[in-house]
Amino acid sequence: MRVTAVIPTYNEAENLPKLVSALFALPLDLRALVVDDNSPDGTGPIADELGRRDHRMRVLHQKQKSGLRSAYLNGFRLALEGGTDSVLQIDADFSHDPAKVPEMVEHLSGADLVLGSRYIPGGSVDKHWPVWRKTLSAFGSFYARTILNLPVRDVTTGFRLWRAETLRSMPLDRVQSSGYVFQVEMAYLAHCLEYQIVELPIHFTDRQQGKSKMSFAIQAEAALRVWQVLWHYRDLRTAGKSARILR
Ligand SMILES: Nc1nc2c(ncn2[C@@H]2O[C@H](COP(=O)(O)OP(=O)(O)OP(=O)(O)O)[C@@H](O)[C@H]2O)c(=O)[nH]1
Ligand SMILES: [Mg+2]
Repeated sequence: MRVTAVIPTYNEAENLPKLVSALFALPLDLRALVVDDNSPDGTGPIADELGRRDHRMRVLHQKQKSGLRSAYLNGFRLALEGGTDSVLQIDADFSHDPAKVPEMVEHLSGADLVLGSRYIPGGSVDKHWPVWRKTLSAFGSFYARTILNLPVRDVTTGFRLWRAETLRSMPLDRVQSSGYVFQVEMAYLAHCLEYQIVELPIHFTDRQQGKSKMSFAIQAEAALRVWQVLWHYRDLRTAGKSARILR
């Protein structure tokens, strides 16, 4: 199984080299594609240097900060063109443990999309997360899955493994959300298209290096966007399949 990790970066100069070496140390046929939005901290040139040292690594440079939608959709396109069997989404800030990836790969044999899930038995979030953030994240997931009738416990997780065929067959040009509702929208679209989604418990660690970009305003905007997602795919709404929860 060939895996291409698409890693969006914005100011991850300290984290990226460590993450990439952790990924390349895994017993997997793995390549990395970094999508950097001209990070002011110089993540882009650092990524280029990593690419010169290891041919498994590629970098896509975008002119300016354009959000997750642009980073991921352009990254997915390149990854699929390059030929791969699966596409991994992973944050650059070590919130997602690279050691979990082989298990995700194993579970992809029985699914179209594997989600690293914080909100199923065995899953957890960093105990250092402030209470407001824990509450909002858990409530946000509950809110989105209730409105969308989406049988997924962790709808905003950014730790995901897609079967390449699944991504190829999705109408990605319809995807509109660019903040972290992008993750909700992609999961909802996959569900509407009746793809099999599996949730695997993960522990989510708060970012170790760099500044958090999360704010109350971002979450409030996301809450409104969920309704837009519901309306946008009204033509696709079906019974869908239930997500399987792995323990
Ligand atoms: N290319 C690109 N990457 C981004 C952008 N915004 C965030 N990222 C990256 O996407 C991943 C997830 O973003 P984070 O900033 O960690 O989001 P978060 O985990 O919700 O919030 P914090 O970790 O608290 O800041 C990280 O690897 C970021 O560097 C963007 O506009 N463009
Ligand atoms: Mg983060």
